[in-house]
Amino acid sequence: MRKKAILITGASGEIGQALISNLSQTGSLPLLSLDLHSLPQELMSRCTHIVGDVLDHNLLARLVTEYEFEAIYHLAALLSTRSEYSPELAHQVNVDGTMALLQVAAEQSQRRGKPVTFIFPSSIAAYGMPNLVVKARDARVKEWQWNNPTTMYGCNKLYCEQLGIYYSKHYQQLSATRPTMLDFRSLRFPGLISAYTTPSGGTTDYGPEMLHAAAQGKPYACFVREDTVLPFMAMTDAVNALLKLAAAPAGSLSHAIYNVTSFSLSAADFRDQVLRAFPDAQITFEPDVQRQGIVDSWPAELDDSAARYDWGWEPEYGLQRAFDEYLVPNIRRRYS
Ligand code: AKB
Repeated sequence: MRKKAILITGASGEIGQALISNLSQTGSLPLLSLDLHSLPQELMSRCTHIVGDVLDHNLLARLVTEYEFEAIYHLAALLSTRSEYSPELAHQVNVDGTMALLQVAAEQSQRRGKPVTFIFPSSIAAYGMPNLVVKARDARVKEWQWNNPTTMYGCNKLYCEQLGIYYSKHYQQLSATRPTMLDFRSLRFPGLISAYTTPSGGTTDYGPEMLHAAAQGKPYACFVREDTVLPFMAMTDAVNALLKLAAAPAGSLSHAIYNVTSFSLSAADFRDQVLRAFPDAQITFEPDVQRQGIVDSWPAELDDSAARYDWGWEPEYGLQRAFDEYLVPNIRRRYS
């Protein structure tokens, strides 16, 4: 008899760790986590962790015979900056890895005659604004606008969203009997800021890096211009959004892909927030032309009205609450 579980790939990453913390307390099914890296000690008792590769087909085949997945949170990915340095590897992990997990979910949905819920975090990187004039003019983008990514990561995310829709609506469309399809749901996240972990390999990383550096008394040179505006969200809201989307009744969803956001601010505003909490912080701006080009192509704001309307999305932490009640106190505690 196969064991029921929830599978989390990319479990050692920032979202993965926050999701395990939450789901291990609130969820009713055992968690199976998969990552190339081990988990921090404090999370090890909360799930069964497997150190392995989403590209290892033998490993996935073994998991399919041992487990029945009610839901798959497929978080494993190389982020945007890292993907520009290794585009072929990014394509393998981000696209081939997603394809392999979609295949697992498709097979399991068919075998148990009930859809596996497949939750896929996408990103503002799926957008590509052609220039700063358009970015300022069309500040608040809807899901279907400006789907012209300029990064390998953004292309991977946009394509995998479409693959997910294909697997959930059209897979094996020519076979005589229609299989039970998986249930694909995806969120386009803004930059995420965690109080407990630091990002690596992303291009929104300047926000969290600035804050964590200040809390440790380290100087920080921000790699984008002061006037760079991006949307952000506290990690705790990101995890709540994933769980809320996963729990939404299928009939309430008019899309497979939803924007979610909390607040937008410039890099200078970000610095000012950090200085309010850490007045001695040494923050300078030394823009990196290439990384600047990437963030300039991302929208200043996301229109998340569809998520709000369909499944009641609402962030708990707006700008001031995120800094004053979630980020600053927990980061202070972390480094004290
Ligand atoms: C990155 O910077 O690559 C990520 C993202 C925008 O998805 N934080």
